[in-house]
Amino acid sequence: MSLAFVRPVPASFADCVTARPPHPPLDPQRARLQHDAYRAALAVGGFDVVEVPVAPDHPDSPFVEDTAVVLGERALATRPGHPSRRGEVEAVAAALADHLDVVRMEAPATLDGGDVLKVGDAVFVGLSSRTNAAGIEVLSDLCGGVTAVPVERVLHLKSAVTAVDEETVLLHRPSLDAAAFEGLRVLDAPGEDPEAANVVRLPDGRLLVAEHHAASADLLTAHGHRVVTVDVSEFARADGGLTCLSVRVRGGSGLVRHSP
Ligand code: CIR
Repeated sequence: MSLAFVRPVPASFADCVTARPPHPPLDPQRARLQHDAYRAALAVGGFDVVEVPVAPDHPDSPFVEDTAVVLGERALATRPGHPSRRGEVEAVAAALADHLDVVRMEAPATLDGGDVLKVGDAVFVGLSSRTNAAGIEVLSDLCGGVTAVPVERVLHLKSAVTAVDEETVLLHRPSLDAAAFEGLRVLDAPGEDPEAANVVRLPDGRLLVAEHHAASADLLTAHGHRVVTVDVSEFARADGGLTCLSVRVRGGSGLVRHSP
């Protein structure tokens, strides 16, 4: 069994933290419809979808990935880099605790799950505006070593690189130093938007790709991947991508031993 934890879009979604104010303002209703389609795509792709209760006071709470990192049988409840997001963590940790052992990150460490990329057995972590050196140290201690990657041109590491299989990444080369991924196969995400590199691996073997990144879908298809697309454009306007909208626990590794 593979699980995907998601969190509904609150009415306050228009107040999300964004690098630039979106015009027109973010539309919670449009985001809700897109979120429903995203959840459906996860379910069709083989995830059992678990809903964390809505957080009316946390506009960014649908970007649940930033609040937790799954590491084998454990989950690290993070301390997000943006102070306004720290109140999102506890409810996600509680939901995860039904399935995994949860450990909590303490101050002064900060880390956003969007900065953590697992490829096969390797763990990469972005040193970013949201994730500090102390956060990286906590993660490294938990998983027996990580590769730190400076993130200066995008919000999170996974804003510009994600895994497409156990040995291949889709990387937006202008946004990150490709040297960090030496030894892995690298596919170049096309175009100017770093988020063209943000895809989700589904348990059925397909890749979930944002509808507005058709060139990525074409590239992956040309490399023999099976692709399914979903419209997440309203979340992109809030600086989030596909991975941000779920915390995924892949089956086959005894991860869900607390499940009823
Ligand atoms: C934020 O700035 O925190 C949210 N508006 C977007 C978070 C996106 N999360 C992610 O890339 N993992």
